[in-house]
Amino acid sequence: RPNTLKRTLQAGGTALNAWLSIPSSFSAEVVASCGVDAVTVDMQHGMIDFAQALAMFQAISSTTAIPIGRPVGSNPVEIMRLLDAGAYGVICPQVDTPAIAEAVVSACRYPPVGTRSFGPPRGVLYGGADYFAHANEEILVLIMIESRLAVSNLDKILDVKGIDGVFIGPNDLSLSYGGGPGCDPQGEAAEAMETIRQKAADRGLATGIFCSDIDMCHRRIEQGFQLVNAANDGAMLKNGYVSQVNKLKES
Ligand code: 3PY
Ligand code: MG
Repeated sequence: RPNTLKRTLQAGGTALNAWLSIPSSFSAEVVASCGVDAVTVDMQHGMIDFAQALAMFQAISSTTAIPIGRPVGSNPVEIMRLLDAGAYGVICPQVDTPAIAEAVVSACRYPPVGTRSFGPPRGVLYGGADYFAHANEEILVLIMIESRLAVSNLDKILDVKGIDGVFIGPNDLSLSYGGGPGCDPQGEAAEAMETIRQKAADRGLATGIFCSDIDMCHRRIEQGFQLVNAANDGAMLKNGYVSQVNKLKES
């Protein structure tokens, strides 16, 4: 099965991602069927365990959205399990050094390129019987740059062979530059975000960033970012309910 998200990003296009924190295959199915290009199951900050992620990947697979996993960390064993469960890409958090980036790539690629262990039960169901022949090319590997340390190692990290792109975590990046959490840091952290985007794009790598709403998605796309999302399912649910409840109270 072609990874349409990866093709779009490689061709320089933009894509809308959805971000899931709610441990429910039903809400995953609802979100994935809304016309987004990709859906990310967030194991790091979402309330989701592996069995729930499996069911969520199954739900996402009933749509055309490409299933992505964000592991808790950049632990190769966890990355391999998400891929075996049918994630067609990963967004790995806190990739602060070239060594971590190398470990991430290696976990996503079968030998001789990497060290991914073989046994992809849902990989085959989702990707097709020829999964093994194409997995190394189809699986999307995005590494998160979200700290001052990662920025100081930026050139060496971006030169790691096999990464497909970078994904910025603006909250963590802001914290590491001494600011508060938020998707729209100013000053040094904002300058770092543009440096990351520019250096990645210069190397032909895909660029993505976490956004807090659709207006910010537009702004980031204008800045040149390719993969954006408007907050996550929990925030969307809350915003939807708050606006309806407030309307009712006002009427
Ligand atoms: C961040 O902003 O740090 C993220 O990881 C987004 O979830
Ligand atoms: Mg983060």
